[in-house]
Amino acid sequence: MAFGKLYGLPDNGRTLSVLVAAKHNDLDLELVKTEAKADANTGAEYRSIQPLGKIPGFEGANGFKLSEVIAINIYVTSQNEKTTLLGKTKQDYASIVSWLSFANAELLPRFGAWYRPLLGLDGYNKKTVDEASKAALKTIAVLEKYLTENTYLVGERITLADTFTASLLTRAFATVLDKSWRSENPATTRWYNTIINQEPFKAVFPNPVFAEEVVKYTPPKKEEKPKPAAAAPEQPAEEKPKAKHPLEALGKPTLILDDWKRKYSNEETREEALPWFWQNYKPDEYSLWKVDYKYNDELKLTFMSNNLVGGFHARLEASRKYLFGAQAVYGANYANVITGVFLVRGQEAEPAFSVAPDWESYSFQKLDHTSEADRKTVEDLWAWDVPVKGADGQDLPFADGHVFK
Ligand SMILES: N[C@@H](CCC(=O)N[C@@H](CS)C(=O)NCC(=O)O)C(=O)O
Repeated sequence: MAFGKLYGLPDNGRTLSVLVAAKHNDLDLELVKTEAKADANTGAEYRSIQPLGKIPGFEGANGFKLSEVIAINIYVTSQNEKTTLLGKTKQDYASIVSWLSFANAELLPRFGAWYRPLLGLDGYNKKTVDEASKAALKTIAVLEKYLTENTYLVGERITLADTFTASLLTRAFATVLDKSWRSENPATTRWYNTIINQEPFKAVFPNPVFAEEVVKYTPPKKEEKPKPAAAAPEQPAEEKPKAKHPLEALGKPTLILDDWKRKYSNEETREEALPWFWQNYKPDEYSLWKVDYKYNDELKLTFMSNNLVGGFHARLEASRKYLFGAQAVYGANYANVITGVFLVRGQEAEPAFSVAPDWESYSFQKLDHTSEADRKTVEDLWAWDVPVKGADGQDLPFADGHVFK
């Protein structure tokens, strides 16, 4: 039986730090995928674990609930009375907590402010990103100075300070601590490699990524439409009637989308949800679409691809009443594709998808629910349990995904 549930994401540094700590103690934690978005985690149950809806959150098999990543790490690590990860003396322990706080409150937020806009996770402003990069580099210089004179952060062996700080830096190494930074900062680079290559770390983080160059900001793709020659004069703002969603005109369907969304969320996909779907599907009310990213050959790290999907879904918000879909990243870093299937109110894709400015970055292929092959496509891309074929016919396993519901 698992020691408890960890709410978070495998490619999130704070979540990873707890997985590494648990691995050190051979403790089994059930990872419950929870978005790194407080707004998405509003359920009362999760808020009773993490009042702000952030990740990670922990709930023990015995019902003990804990928020805040430092506390969760200490709790998980201290389950082993003989652990060496918490140091030998009171001074060691206090120094470990000091590094945990430094990594969590000083390093990570500064690096996040640098790479998050570059990855399209936060709004981009060149001046702000340049300032954030300077602040991040100044902060990590503390580590380089210390590690030039010390092998590990506390004492002569690996402690929680090392595993925690390295976990929180994984995304920085994958995106902004590039080759030239690494050659100029050999102590931190040597230390990071040592820590992530320890067996317990490697077991939960087997494929570290090292950026060659600082990841570049690429604005979301949007194909320009020619403007109409003479636009009708604008109505004053206060007189403008509230724009209705074009799909509202279709009226109320007999297949209630929320019923399907609940089935998909609460029942086993293959065993219960999909049979229910085919029994209740109304082809005159809805259509099924395979939705693929048009620029798969430009995708880099899988978590970046998954962020693209998350961003697209956030921008589809205005069509939530008319859409359900699962879209996922298949493959590995530098060899991945984004594909998925959506259930769409009506028979056209455009009215539902064009609310997202980046909808033209995707291709839309209508599926035929009477075709066995198309039904299999729907099932596979909603169940996420079989690989998809890459451009060269190779199998690309499921990596991560988002459900739009
Ligand atoms: N003080 C919390 C911070 C947790 C936190 O900020 N988590 C981020 C992901 S690494 C998050 O969930 N952010 C979502 C949001 O701010 O909406 C801790 O140390 O555990």
